[in-house]
Amino acid sequence: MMTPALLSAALLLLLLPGAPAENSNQTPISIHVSNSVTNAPIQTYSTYVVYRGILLGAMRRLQASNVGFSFTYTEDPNYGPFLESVNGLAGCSADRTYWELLVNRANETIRPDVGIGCYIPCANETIVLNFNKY
Ligand code: B12
Ligand SMILES: *[C@@H]1O[C@H](CO)[C@@H](O)[C@H](O)[C@H]1NC(C)=O
Ligand SMILES: *[C@@H]1O[C@H](CO)[C@@H](O)[C@H](O)[C@H]1NC(C)=O
Repeated sequence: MMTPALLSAALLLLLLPGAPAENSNQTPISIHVSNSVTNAPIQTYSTYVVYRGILLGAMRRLQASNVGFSFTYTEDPNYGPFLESVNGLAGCSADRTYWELLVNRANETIRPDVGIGCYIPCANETIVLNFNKY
């Protein structure tokens, strides 16, 4: 029979290793919202993806956390989610505007060749959602 003190000690040992494991499944990223058409100030957000998680998952989590980030997307039959609007501003084919996906890592900026449903961010990357013209 365990004393209550021993029981709590045993429980603590069981629980302690579990806590960091949950955090280690969070890959931190930043999301910046910028606008090459109006040069409006950049808005910055911090969020995370789970291990090998897609950008869309991080964007949904960020939207649900009510920090002022919102987005909508349409479903393309071939390529999946197409980012349509961010923070209330939508791309418009008549104006030839769209939300461009860029990524800043260490010392370079890349323009991924996949969309928000396929891109898998790496730790500490800055994802740039940039309103732009084509
Ligand atoms: C033109 C074009 C665009 C235009 C489309 C607008 C327009 N009205 O023309 C614009 C500039 C908006 C665009 C944007 C992007 N594009 Co694009 N685009 C093309 C391109 C060159 C031709 C598409 C086309 O007109 N097809 C003919 C029409 C008749 O068919 P459609 O099915 O109606 O075409 C639509 C879809 O292709 C859709 N679309 C275009 N790009 C993308 C990207 C994604 C992720 C989705 C879901 C849909 C989508 O828009 C077209 C018009 O409505 C193709 C390459 C190719 N040769 O096919 C790349 C292509 C489809 N795009 C691609 C990519 C990666 C992007 C971006 C993610 C680039 C970026 N890093 O920002 C962004 C989308 C970001 C977002 N908002 O979600 C990739 C998709 C690969 C993949 N598996 O995800 C392709 C294949 C090029 C490549 N790099 O390999 N694109
Ligand atoms: C970025 O850094 C890597 C390694 O640190 C280097 O190989 C690469 O050339 C650098 N790229 C640029 C654009 O400076
Ligand atoms: C990301 O940043 C954190 C905190 O600065 C650091 O501990 C970690 O090593 C970085 N990871 C990568 C892959 O750069």
